[in-house]
Amino acid sequence: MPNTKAKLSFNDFKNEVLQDYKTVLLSRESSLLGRREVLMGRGGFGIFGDGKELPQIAMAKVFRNGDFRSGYYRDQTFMMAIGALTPKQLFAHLYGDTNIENAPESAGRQMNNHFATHSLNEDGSWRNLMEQKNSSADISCTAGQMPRLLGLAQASKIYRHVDGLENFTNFSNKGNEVAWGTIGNASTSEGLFWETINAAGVLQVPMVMSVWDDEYGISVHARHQTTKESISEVLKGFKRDKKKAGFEILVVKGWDYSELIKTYQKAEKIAREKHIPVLIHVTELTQPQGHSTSGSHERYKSKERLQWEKDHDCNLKFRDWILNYAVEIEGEIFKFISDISELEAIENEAKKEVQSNKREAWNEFKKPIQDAKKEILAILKTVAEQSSNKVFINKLVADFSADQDHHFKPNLVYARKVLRYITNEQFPAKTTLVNWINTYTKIYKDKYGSHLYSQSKKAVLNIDEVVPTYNTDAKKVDARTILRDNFNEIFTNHPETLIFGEDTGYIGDVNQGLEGMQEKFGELRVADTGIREATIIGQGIGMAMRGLRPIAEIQYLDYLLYALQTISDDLATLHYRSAGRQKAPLIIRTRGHRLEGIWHSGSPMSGINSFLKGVCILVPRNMTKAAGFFNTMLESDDPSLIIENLNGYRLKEKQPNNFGKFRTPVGVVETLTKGTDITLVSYGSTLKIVEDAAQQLQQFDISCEVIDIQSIMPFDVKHDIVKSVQKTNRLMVIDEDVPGGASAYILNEILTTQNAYQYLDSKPIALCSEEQRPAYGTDGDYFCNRSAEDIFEAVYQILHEANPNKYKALY
Ligand SMILES: Cc1ncc(C[n+]2csc(CCOP(=O)(O)OP(=O)(O)O)c2C)c(N)n1
Ligand SMILES: [Mg+2]
Repeated sequence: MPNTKAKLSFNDFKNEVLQDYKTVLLSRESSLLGRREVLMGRGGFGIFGDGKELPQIAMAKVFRNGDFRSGYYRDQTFMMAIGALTPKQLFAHLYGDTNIENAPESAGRQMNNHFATHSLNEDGSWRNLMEQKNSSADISCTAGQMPRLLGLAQASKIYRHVDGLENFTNFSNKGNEVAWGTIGNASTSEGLFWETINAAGVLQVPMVMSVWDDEYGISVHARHQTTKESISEVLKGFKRDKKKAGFEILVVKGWDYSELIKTYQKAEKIAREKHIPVLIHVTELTQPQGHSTSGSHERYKSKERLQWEKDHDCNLKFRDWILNYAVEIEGEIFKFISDISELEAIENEAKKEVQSNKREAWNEFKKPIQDAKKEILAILKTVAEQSSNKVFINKLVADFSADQDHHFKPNLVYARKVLRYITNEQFPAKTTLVNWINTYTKIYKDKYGSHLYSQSKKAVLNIDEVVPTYNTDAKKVDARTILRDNFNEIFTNHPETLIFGEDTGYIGDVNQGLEGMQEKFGELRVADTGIREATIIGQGIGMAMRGLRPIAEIQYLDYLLYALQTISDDLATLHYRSAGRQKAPLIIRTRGHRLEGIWHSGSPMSGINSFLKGVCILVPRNMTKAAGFFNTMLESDDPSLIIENLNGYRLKEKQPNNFGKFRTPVGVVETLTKGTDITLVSYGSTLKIVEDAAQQLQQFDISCEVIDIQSIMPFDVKHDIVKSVQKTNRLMVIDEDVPGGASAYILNEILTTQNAYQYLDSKPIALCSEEQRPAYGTDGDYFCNRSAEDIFEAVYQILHEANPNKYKALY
């Protein structure tokens, strides 16, 4: 009797191999057709994963539920292999379909091949991440996926070792999940790659980093990118040995199916079981169609290279391997196929499948747009009949009917043009037209604009204020202890919270706001990090995406610039670019303003404010307010930046008795001093100077209303500032940012959004720092920033202009 067990297992193996072959074919066919679609004008831009198919099959085999991918635009084969992408979805994405059912990764917001799975339900609540294979939402910036990858991997370490997280079973099974990174060879030249690799080696987290090496980054060859033209060669110093922890580094050819599978199995075991990071350098990959639809690689690759790529195409190599494979079982020879026609049948099937997928995706993308076109054409024709400008309107209708543009845009372009011809007329079809324009504008603005911030019940504006309460004999204490005692409460009550940064752990931060916390809560929850701001933020993003509540500390506000790219490109866009299906409710803690020196007194708020749309920007004036912001943000699922005042830690504040509970409301201003002559608006530590100036002005019979913004983003949602201006009719914004910076934003909010311009009797003033960065020392501050004297004189000048008899000229 033949060994049926061996035969059966051979059969299983054969089916798996042929299924893999089908997957690489589906992927390749999608790339080939995808490029043609773009060249035919059906997509704005196309970038595909051809030439990188085979290693992604191997990676998918060891990728388990609960795992996370953080990768880039070449990974379509992987996404197909884990069941998270169909060719139809790939085409829907390419066309820019805004229906999230058709294009689940971003509902038309991202360029094609930027992948994502859904971590959240439609209402913003978490899904069970352990019942699915997860892909964090891609970004276009080369190596931008790296910092987040570190955090995704670190979450497993936290779940494995921190007590109290046993119930977080929707996110982890004892930290057994691996974070899988992918990157192109050329992108390893970026600093973010090196910073992440070093940090992962230090932290020893379960990360498997694959480098897809095709020797090029667009047109630029490896000799311009990488020392020794080999990333595994130059990373050798990171390799672990018997004495020291480090990386496992593996090298494998990208067209060798069986070696790829062995390599990925090995990597998985090391990372999953031992939490040792692994780098897999996948060499000898190709780009059959060149980099993207923007150009052809014949321009920069030699004939020899192009021929070499043809000979080493991983799909063709795989085909050869299948054809030649033979194994002997009990004297019998077993092959995957008996005749080449079997492979050709699979190939034809794949071609047909992709063709029909493409057709369906195109039809489904077009249908709602064409339906709308029919609807609006009919309305416009009726309008033409009823209008005295029939001739002009009919001409537009004819142009519109003939217009072949397949986008939604022409529907509104023609509708809005027609409206201009009937301003003097009134008839029923006009109302229909106006309603149609309004309805569809709203629908599409929402399709492209929703979910910049959370829309769930945990959105920050839904979190109610809780005021700090005080014992009757409450003492005044060093303000830093208010933060510390509040953190103590947070860490005690929320096992999912953790904080990390430079000097954050052992000494309890440079200003002692975390004094004693590491001793009490352990080195994993109150942790020191290397000096590497971008990956500190990446740790926070990745861990927040896996259900933890990290607080990432950036030692000084000025050094946020090192992390600005990661915060701006990744954190701030995450919820938006995934159309509300991924979130990272990270809290970034930092301190800034007025310490006297170019890099320690800076207040680069305008850059921060512009780059961080999608993140709440909070500027508490004291530590009680700051502590309250931490408590608020922990209730919310919006990400935030909380900027403490560097010079406020040793000032005295009254000690509250409800630590961990009081919550500072976000988006709400506070009036500190009531007044009638002018409204002074400021924030953070500058307020102390403004209040001082206001008191001095009072002595000269000028009554100032002082308002603390508290929250730059969102800004004064109740429009309280305009109410003040309505009363005082004068406005000054005092800011330590440069001219045209945050103050320009604040003025815009007050004057145009809140319409305060109509109540002004004097020119609105923005009193800012000088244009250069503030110089060192007390005098540097005095001459670069605004002093109480500057504010006094600027306010006095306004009142002098209004009433020169009462307020005689100072100079
Ligand atoms: C920060 C940044 N710089 C430049 C680009 C433009 N760009 C897109 S892909 C690419 C080349 C990437 O090459 P590689 O990492 O080898 O990946 P491959 O496309 O070859 O797979 C460049 C320069 C970008 N997207 N982001
Ligand atoms: Mg490359």
